[in-house]
Amino acid sequence: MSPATVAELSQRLAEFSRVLDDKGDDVAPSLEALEAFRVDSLGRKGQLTEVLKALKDLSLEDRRAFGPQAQAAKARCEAAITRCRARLEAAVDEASLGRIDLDLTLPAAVPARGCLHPLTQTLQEMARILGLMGFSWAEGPHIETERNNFEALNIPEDHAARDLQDTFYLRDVPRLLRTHTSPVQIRAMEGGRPPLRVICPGRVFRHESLDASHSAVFHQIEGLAVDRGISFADLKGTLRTFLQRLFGPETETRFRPSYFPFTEPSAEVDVRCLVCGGRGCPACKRSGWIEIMGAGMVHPNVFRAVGYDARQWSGFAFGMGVERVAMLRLGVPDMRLFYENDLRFLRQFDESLL
Ligand code: 2U9
Repeated sequence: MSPATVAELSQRLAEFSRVLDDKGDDVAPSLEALEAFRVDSLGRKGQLTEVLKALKDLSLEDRRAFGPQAQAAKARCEAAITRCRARLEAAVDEASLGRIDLDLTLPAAVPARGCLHPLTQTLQEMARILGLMGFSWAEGPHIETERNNFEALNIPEDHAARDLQDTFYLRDVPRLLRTHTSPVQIRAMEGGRPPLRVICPGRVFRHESLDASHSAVFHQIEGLAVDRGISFADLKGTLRTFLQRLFGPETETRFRPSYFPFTEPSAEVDVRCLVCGGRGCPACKRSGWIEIMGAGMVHPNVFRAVGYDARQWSGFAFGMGVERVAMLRLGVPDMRLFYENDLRFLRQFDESLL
């Protein structure tokens, strides 16, 4: 093929430029058409590429005269393609945004987030305080033996607490649902050696109907300290400090004599009414005091049951209901609210919002 003359090349270039002029900014109506146009003009065998390739066969003089025109046409063509591509891509984005109806100016949706249940928060706070006082956390099974739940705790066969009305017995096996967390302390004593300081938080089960202050399933924290020479004064000091840390440093406490089979002597512990400050109100039944826990010195029969020498070791124990503490601390009037899982109730105790 004879080399193209400057005149021929000039004509081809002029034709191409006219096409480009006609198109203006509208080089192609779609990204596919634009790509076809790019291949047709700047591809390996494209019209402009062929013109540029032919430059090498021109004389130096012609090349100098014609070369810059050809290069300028190439640059113009590339720029037109780039502009057109940007426009077409933007249109594609806009069309897809329109389809999914997205408004990027809207504030982002706040992701749904949970928080700890108020009973868990209360239990953790009680355990945290007792942990700082040297008690370590112990857990045990919900299904227990009569021996761990009753016998080892000096609760005799004919005791009211064993009554079918209070205890859930399993059908085909000699087992029951623990009625308190005390069997965990029995296990701790049998599994270890004194000195011992444990708290046993957990779920307990009693055959009771549900009302504002009772539930068949509720939560306790019990504690046990065993060492040489532990006295009732240690019990009083420990519980007074614990209750002041839990309810505030001004909290007054009162110990009243009581009876539990597993402790001797035994006491019930009251705090000055948190609602009325002691003046008397419906919450404290006008007495100015609210009962919060039970406690006492570990009964020698309990030590005997786990093989501890009651002449060498003494100890104190205490127990309280987590629901009761949570109701007082959080001002909740009805225990059932804790079990209904109504988010409008639970969200009030989202610590991150308090
Ligand atoms: C061992 C020895 C002694 C645990 C104790 C109480 C007193 C008590 C109640 C409070 C409210 C249970 O949730 S409640 O109904 N508990 O009054 N509990 S002394 O005494 C023990 C435990 C384990 C080995």
